[in-house]
Parts: sequence; C-alpha cells; structure tokens
Amino acid sequence: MKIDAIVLREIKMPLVHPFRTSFGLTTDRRILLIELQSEGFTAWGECVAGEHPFFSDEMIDTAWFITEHELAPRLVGKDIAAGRDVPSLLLQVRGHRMAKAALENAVWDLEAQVKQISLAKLLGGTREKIACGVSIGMEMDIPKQLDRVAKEVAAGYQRIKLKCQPGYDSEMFAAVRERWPDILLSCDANSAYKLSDADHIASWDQYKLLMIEQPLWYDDFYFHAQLQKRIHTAICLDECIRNSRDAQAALELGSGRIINIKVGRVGGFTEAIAVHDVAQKHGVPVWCGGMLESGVGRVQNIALSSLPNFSLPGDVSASARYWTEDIIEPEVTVSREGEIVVPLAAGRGYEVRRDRVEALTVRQQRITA
Ligand code: OSB
Ligand code: MG
Repeated sequence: MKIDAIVLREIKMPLVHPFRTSFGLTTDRRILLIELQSEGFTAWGECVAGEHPFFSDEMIDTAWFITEHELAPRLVGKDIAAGRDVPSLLLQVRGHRMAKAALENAVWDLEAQVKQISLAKLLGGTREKIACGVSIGMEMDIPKQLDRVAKEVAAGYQRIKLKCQPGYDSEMFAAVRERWPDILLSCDANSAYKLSDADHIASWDQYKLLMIEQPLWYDDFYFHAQLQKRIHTAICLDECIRNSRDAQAALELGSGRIINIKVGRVGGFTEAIAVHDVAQKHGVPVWCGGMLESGVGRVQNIALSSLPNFSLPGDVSASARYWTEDIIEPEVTVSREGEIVVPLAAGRGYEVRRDRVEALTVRQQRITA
C-alpha cells in the first residue's frame, strides 16, 4: 500500500447541544481529518484532539503542526503493508498520540479496503452489535439535567454517564437515582477531585454507580489506588492510561477496576488492542470512550468496540446526538435496545460524504513525497 498523498483538513462543526465537563464548555468542534490517498484508494482518519489542551496536552493546532512537519513526512511515499506497521514508523516522535492515531487509523481503514474485509474483523472484532451508553454534559441545573437523562433513557441507551465536578455532584446523583432506581449509572469527573475528597467520593457508594471515571489527576495512578481502597464503587481510568504499560501498572497497583479505551488517547488501534488485551488478562472489562467525534472517528470506535473484552456499554452513540448532519452516509443510528450494528461490509462500512467535508473545511494541506 504505497502512500501517495496525505491531506490534512480542518473542519468546523457546531454541536447540537453544548457539552460541559469539569474542564470546560464545548459548543463548536474543530476537527482535524486525515485523508490518505493510496493507489486509487481513499482512506480516512480523525484526530480527536480538542480545541484546547484541557483533556490532554494535545490540541488541534499542535496535532496539525506535528502531523504536517513530523508525522505525515514519515509515511508519504512509503509502501506500508498494514496498520500495525505504522507505530514503528512514528516511534522517533515522542507523545502526540492523538495525532499519530489519526494517521495510523487511516492506514487500518486503507488495509481493510485493500484486503476486502470489514475494519471490525481486521481489528479482531467478534461482536455483531455493540452496547451503547451516553455521556451527558453538566447542565448546572438539576431539573434540566433530569430532562436530558429522561430523553436518553427513553431512547434506549443502556448506561447513563453524568459529568460532575465539586459542587455539582451528590445532589445531582441523588436526584437522578431517585427517579431511575435501576438504570446503569456512572459519573466522570475528568480529574476534578483530590485525594482529600476521598470521604466525599466514598459517600457516592449509596448511589450504586457502575463506576467513577478519572476522579483524580490526569497523570496519576498511585493516588487512584489509594482512593480505590477507600471506596466500594469501581474506579474507571480514562486520562491516565496512555498505553498498555500504563494499563498493566495501573491494574497491578489497583488504581481502578475498569478501563475506558480511547483510541486517540493511546495513539492508535495497535495500542488500543494492546490495552484491551492487558485488561482482559487481568479480568478487567473495558469500554470505548468518545471524544465528540464526527462520523469518521465514530465508525472507527464502533469497529474497535466489537472486540471481545468491550463488555460494558461505551460512549459511542448516535450521530444525531452531536450533529444536525454528519459527514458519513448512512449516519450512525442506535436501536431501541441501545445497540449499534457492526457493519460487515469491506472497509469501514460507511461512506465519507466528500460534499459535506468540503463544505465544512476551513483549511487544507496536501502532503506528498
Ligand atoms: O472524559 O470521556 C471523557 C468528551 C470530550 C473529552 C473527554 C470526554 C468526553 C466525553 C464525551 O465524555 C463522550 C462522547 O459522547 O463522545
Ligand atoms: Mg472520561
């Protein structure tokens, strides 16, 4: 698979509903898309870096810079046999995992097309359908929050995740739990608490949460292990898991009992599969996280979620929850049972709408050998 050209594109897409987390509010996404051109095939990748370096130290502009000047030049003109071969080509560059993932995942998309198998099968997927949950931003108002939850429960989603932060937590959890005593419920603090909040966090055991996602520092697993000893509810790790060694260290330390895998956060499908495998070896379930992706990243998350140890509902949900009109055809839809069907067709199983991508593009750069 000779890489003839790599096209970087920034698209701007307004969210249907603003999304508030403990690190900030997102109303418009700026998304870096990667288009690979190879011997008549076109493959796609999405960089999940945000508009600001708040979730992680990457952001769209650093990802664009590093892709243009360091990463893409290491791939263009090369003959690459498989997606799995990409990490070693990019190894000299440290960090920048979201930028690397967008390129590597585009090569996997290409490989699936060339080999005429589904991306899910190529990754080692075994599931025909994936279980879907939703992540709901903070409304900073309990009646409004309950309305948002009601809508998603009615749509059939199998798990509701509530974003929280100090001052917007217990009272909100209590209100949701009182109205829905039996739903699968979790929360995500995006690192908003400290170990000195351990007693407060332990008091959430009464809300019977499936998990508490990344309560402490984004780069920590030592203090998460201290916290996990003091609470009954499982801690789920997100931000701090950068690779499969982190997953092993965290699980051996007891920093959590569940892992959220985001393919961008760990640097691409190869490492995401390695994290999946480490967790499986430790008897720890994983689920697929989301980063408010456009259709390109979303369909790649669906393929990844078909691996066997993705045994909890993920944050991969319908296109219409994010966009008035997505950039893929068909859009991602979720059944009344809260499931997405994993496509069986060769390649990614969804078309990328070039008309839509072009209409949303605000800058573009083509890199050739
Ligand atoms: O921590 O999981 C997170 C979105 C942006 C950054 C971080 C996170 C999230 C989400 C949204 O929770 C998941 C989604 O619906 O894509
Ligand atoms: Mg999270």
